[in-house]
Amino acid sequence: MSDHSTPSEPAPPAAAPRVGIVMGSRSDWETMQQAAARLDALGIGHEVQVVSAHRTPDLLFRYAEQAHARGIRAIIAGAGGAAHLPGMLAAKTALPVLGVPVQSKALNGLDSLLSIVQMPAGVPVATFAIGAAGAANAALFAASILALDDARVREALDAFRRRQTDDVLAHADPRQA
Ligand code: RP5
Repeated sequence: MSDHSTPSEPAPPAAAPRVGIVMGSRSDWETMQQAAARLDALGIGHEVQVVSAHRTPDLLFRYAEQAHARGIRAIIAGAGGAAHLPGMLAAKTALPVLGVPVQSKALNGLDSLLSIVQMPAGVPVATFAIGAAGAANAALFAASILALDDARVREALDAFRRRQTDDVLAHADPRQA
């Protein structure tokens, strides 16, 4: 099948999750569900778990150490405020860590963004936009990583991009509903 063919349905999720979505608190789910929804739409198996850098540090270390062996190929980590979760995960695993700054109440997520993006050289975290757009894009980026050696994911991603473009072109006049 070519890169530009249109699959009739998204690929069914693989049995073992390939993307881990973690977040510092249950309160982050409203944002992080955007990532899960995108992966669902692309048929990419994923898992979701609260893992707090501050409240469950031992779990964070276990999660990071075991993720690759369990088949995880990218970790999307959302956190707000003093958002240490993505950076600490990246310190404990060589898997790609995709950081999503959750919009905090006190500082609107600027604290989260700076906490996640300002990593010291040697321990990279790919940092996305604050809030829902960042969560959605982190999922699409994780899909791009998987698509490098998974044709079904590549086809699902290509189809999504085509639909998105077609939708904009079909509704080019903003005065029309
Ligand atoms: C961070 O603190 C979490 O990622 C969350 O964004 C923020 C607030 O957590 P809760 O007090 O709502 O549990 O660790």
